[in-house]
Amino acid sequence: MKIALTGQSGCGRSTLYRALAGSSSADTAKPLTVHVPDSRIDFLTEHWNPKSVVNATVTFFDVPSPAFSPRNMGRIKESSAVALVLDNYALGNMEETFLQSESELMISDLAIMEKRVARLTKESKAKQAEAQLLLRAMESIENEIPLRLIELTEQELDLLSPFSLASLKPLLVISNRAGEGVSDETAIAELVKMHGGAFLGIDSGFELELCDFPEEDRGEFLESMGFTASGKARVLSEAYSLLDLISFITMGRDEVRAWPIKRGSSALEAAGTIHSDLARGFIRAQVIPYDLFRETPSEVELRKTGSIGLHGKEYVVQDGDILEIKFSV
Ligand SMILES: Nc1nc2c(ncn2[C@@H]2O[C@H](COP(=O)(O)OP(=O)(O)OP(=O)(O)O)[C@@H](O)[C@H]2O)c(=O)[nH]1
Ligand SMILES: [Mg+2]
Repeated sequence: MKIALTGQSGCGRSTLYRALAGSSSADTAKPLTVHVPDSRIDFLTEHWNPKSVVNATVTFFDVPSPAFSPRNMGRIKESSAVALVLDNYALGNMEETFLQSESELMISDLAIMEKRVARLTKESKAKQAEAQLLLRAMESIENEIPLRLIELTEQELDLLSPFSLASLKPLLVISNRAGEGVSDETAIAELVKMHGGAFLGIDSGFELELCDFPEEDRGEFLESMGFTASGKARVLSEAYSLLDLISFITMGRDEVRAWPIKRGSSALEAAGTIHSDLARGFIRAQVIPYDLFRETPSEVELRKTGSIGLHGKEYVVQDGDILEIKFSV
């Protein structure tokens, strides 16, 4: 999963990037890949002592404003979500900046759609549905309504997906504050919600300083500042829910691994995520819910009590399901 960190100059984007990297010398020109912390993977690693452990990962880009310059836009296009950082440590005035940044995203979408519509009107009748949809989306933007707020069917989303439109992507807004923040966050949080985004407050400067402290002391510091978890953990967990992702798990002596997947995915889709052969030759999915394994960490014991499920292609995978795909090719 890729996330574009964007925001106006001086909002603290690079500070947040470095806090996420856990290093004040991280090079913000490069993509940053971080592991998604997962206590389930930690437990299973302890249990199996496997040759390799693969956590889910998220890659962040530090994307300067304006978003619509071609290089910046490329980064946003390849991301599955946009995280907009707002300065609340020096200036505040977050609503105004937020609306300005929303406009940047929308202007870039408008340019993409205008080009496409101009081509479509010259083309065959077969493309009329797409042209109509684009015109509707363009009208929404002309009324300053980001695309993430308009109602779209699955088919319409499929039609729009090749354009990778920025204002259609899930949005996370981060108030970058020092301590309490200079502005109260009630109004901006409400505005972001109205725009279909999620909202978080993070003190990036403080989080970056924390990186120099031993890991076991950080929790206490965070708590003293009124935070329940590190900024990194909160950004990652918010990104998961924003993108409606869950993780299933595969385990064994060779590898313990978390696999991010869209909530509601079937066992067959999960199999395909691991390898196309597993989907092609799918027979059954053996499923152990993580909590069950945590309680009784033995497949033999679980089998005795009949607790291991065997499911077909249509089974809807749950967060934390430990899967073993039975297949033959
Ligand atoms: N106290 C405090 N200072 C911060 C925080 N975030 C950023 N700063 C300071 O603000 C200045 C600008 O922060 P950067 O992270 O470089 O901002 P940026 O958004 O990357 O800026 P550009 O790359 O110039 O667009 C730096 O001097 C940071 O130390 C914060 O949360 N708290
Ligand atoms: Mg910077």
